[in-house]
Amino acid sequence: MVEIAAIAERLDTAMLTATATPQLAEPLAIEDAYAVQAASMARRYARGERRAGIKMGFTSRAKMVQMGLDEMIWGRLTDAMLVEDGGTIDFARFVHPRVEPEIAFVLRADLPATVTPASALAAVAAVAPALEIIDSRYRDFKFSLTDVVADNSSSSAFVVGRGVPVGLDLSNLGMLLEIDGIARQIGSSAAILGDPVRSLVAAARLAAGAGEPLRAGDVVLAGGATAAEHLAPGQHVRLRVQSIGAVEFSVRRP
Ligand code: OOG
Ligand code: MG
Repeated sequence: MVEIAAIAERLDTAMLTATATPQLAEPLAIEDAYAVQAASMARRYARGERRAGIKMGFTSRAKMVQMGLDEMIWGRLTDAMLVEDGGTIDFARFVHPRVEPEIAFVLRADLPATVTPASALAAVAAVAPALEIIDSRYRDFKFSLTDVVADNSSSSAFVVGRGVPVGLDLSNLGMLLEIDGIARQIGSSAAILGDPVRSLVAAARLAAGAGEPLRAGDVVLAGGATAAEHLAPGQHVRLRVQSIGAVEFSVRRP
């Protein structure tokens, strides 16, 4: 018997107290890992958080190489994780946060499980530059694939820029991540499955498969285009994405 509820509680407590927890002692089956994720999210919804969309993970080679894992994963986003563009995060709320450059889709219509890239894009209100703050609840930011899935795929906070309506080719947009004005990661949206719209198509399938299909108003984070960067108090982080704009936030000093 896998202790789904007990593991969910442990990971939820690690998140709430910003304290690292050891990697899971017994390897979980992938279904059980997603069951733990759902159970830990149920605790957050019970505290009043609301669903805001989903994040895709390991959709780029750069991310797979950095973390040593090679299968696409996903996690849930809530309103409590959303940081306004230009806003500030509190370093003390996190265990060991990192930031990565992403593309976000904001939906204006529901999406069924099976969509073509064109029909998925027809449901998009805006495509926007986004910054994901990931924060593994595991010690040393180390985990197996099922460990990280149980930990809501390291979802922690996210910032979405204003963005633009769809209509442009998203398959090769330059992406520049700056910390305190210094270029730290330079990449392309091509790194995300060859075109971030493929990540949106996969998100529709995975969310519907979990019984929580994508809905109008949801945000979908397509996945980091480059490796993630460590965050430190006092930093200012900015992402510019060719043709679609910029997004930024700061890390408050304690
Ligand atoms: C897991 C989450 C991966 C992405 O964009 O690939 C992810 C992690 O790296 O901690 O968010
Ligand atoms: Mg990410």
